[in-house]
Amino acid sequence: MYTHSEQLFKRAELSIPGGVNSPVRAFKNVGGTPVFIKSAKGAYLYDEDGNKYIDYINSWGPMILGHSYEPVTKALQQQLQFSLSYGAPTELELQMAELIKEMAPNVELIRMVNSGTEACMSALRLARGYTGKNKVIKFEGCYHGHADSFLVTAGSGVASLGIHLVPGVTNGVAQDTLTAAYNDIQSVKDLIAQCKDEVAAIIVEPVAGNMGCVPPHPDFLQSLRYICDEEGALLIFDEVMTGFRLAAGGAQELYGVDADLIAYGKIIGGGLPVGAYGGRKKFMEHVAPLGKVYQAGTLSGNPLAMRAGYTLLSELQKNRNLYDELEEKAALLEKSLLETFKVAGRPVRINRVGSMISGFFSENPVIDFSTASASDKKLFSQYFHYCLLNGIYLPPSPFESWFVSHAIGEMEIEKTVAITQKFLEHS
Ligand code: KE4
Repeated sequence: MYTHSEQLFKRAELSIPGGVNSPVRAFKNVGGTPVFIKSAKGAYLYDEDGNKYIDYINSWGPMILGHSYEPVTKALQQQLQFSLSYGAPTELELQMAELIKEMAPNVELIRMVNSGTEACMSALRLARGYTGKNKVIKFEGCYHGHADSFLVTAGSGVASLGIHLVPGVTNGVAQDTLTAAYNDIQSVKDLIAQCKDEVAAIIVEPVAGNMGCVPPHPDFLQSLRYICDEEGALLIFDEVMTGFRLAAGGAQELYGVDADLIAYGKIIGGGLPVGAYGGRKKFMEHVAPLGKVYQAGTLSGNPLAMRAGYTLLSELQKNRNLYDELEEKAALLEKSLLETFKVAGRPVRINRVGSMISGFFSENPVIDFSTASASDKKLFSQYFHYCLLNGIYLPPSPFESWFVSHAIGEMEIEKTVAITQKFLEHS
């Protein structure tokens, strides 16, 4: 069943830390051996042993229209004839920046980087440079990439590995990162009171995806807006996951809340390494070479990555019905799963915003990291492996959102539900 993957993993562990290039891929939270993927098409992944899987990870978000999406692959083939990278300005970067400005609210200037980590790290540096203040407030269970400032009570792979204080993050850095509870405005107000006039920014996943999917309470984001305005802090929306997924204008559009700086990633690369951060000119004009907040990158705005990202974003911009169809698909999955658990008489909490969805084995609402952590992780691990054995590829941790791609249809949803029903009968 997994012979070749097991052989490859044993080899990989000899040359790569933990055998993977990103910890969450190692299945540490669910146990077992990661499957090595050979190819992907539409809604499906194919591993090195010839097994086929319905994919609910979709490269952790980028593949919103499915794998090997033809407009993107054809555009890349075209772009290859012009070589790969020049380290000089190109019209492509300009087209990408102008398209993002068309789609995303409150973006007057945008800078390309190479990952979501770089985008969030740079946005925080800019907020500190602009305000002259040092502290940042983040939320327990939220993940903003692996820059030192964010590896304090972080979600995603950090939470999955149960790491609370990451060795190598100095006390000097950690002391400037304050942690509040997601959806708990009072916990933010308490931190602000303790550090009056010291807070440069509040950074938030407007829909949390790194403790599993956890939606914001109705007034949570707007309350953060008010607090930042009162405190003279910048509100940073980490839209690396939500950007261009929840709506063309991301969470800002969906919730009608204006951020000061927005970090992007994943979808804007179309599957290639791209991040970006942007916002109003009054903030972004402090970024070098216009201002003194320095940030740079050899491959930032790389032509191939721009071509892939621009093509995917253009498809979303031109066909806004795709968002309605994504909503229908994910809503059907949610409804069907809820019915299945109900018929089985088993507790579950399903959180969903658009095509971001998570199922928690919990009788109680999951509204923050604490309640997410209280869900039955052992049962999730059993569910994960039962699905994997039956051709369904879920994120290998309860602290990750699933991503429904547009390539997933009724057939895939019916199979997912049927396998879930069988799992519940046997567990
Ligand atoms: P990257 O540096 O991995 O491109 O982006 C970091 C990041 C920032 N902000 C949010 C909201 C994110 O979800 C991420 C990265 N997401 C994880 C999955 N939860 C990437 C998967 C991984 O770490 O391998």
